[in-house]
Amino acid sequence: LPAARDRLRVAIQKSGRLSEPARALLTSCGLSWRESRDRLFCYGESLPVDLLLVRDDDIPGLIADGVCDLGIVGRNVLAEQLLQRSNGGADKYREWRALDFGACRLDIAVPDGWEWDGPAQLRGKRIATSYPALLGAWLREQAIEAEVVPLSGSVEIAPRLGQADAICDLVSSGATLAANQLKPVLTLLKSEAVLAGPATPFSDVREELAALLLRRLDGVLRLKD
Ligand code: PRT
Ligand code: ZN
Repeated sequence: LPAARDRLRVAIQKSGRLSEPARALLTSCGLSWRESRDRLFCYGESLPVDLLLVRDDDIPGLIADGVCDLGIVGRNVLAEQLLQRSNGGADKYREWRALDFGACRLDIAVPDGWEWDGPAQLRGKRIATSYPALLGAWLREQAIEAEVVPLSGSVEIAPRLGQADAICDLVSSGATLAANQLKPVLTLLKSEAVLAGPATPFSDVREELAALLLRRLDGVLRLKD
């Protein structure tokens, strides 16, 4: 069992698309911090809620391991790692709230020249992605046998490099796909930033702190609508 703590630790992205909006949202919940010199850890001043600034990909693992209590991360990252971690046992964390920023889609995209006539067209093809678990699960669900080519970055150029026939990647405006002569044909997941937290309640004062944070968050999110 993770050690009892009397402060809540929230992981957010250190630098990237979600860092500024995540911090702004927590600030509008009345949180403030005293920054440490290395800026990796921010000590909560107005409430005992500290921040840990990390790579977004590390956030689900930090919550699973009990190093952090909550995290703000894209649903795409959370869902991919939930699938990778689920080996029959109960999930350690889940989505607590959708946060209404960082919207994007996990799409299948194919070369502009393809005349798309449905998922069956992917049979026997190579699909490059940074989301192999989500893509693999979707292919199984559709009963399509295709080769998943896992890439950690530069997925959009894989077809031009001859590494893959199609891709499965995040899309927001679609400009990157267009610049690489690709077109989106299917959406696997609609994503946005989410608050992730443990699947079971805390057994110490963190439970009340989390409830307080959620009440404030819900107030802020309602005001935004
Ligand atoms: O360093 P670290 O690992 O923390 O950051 P990162 O580079 O992995 O993540 P980052 O900051 O790029 O994205 C963080 C999260 O933002 C993602 O996990 C998504 O939940 C969300 N998000 C929202 C996006 C986009 N929109 C998006 N457009 N993440 C990536 N993109 C990519 C897209 O794949 C394309 O390559 O941005 C490019 C531009 O998109 P278009 O469609 O507007 O051209
Ligand atoms: Zn990342």
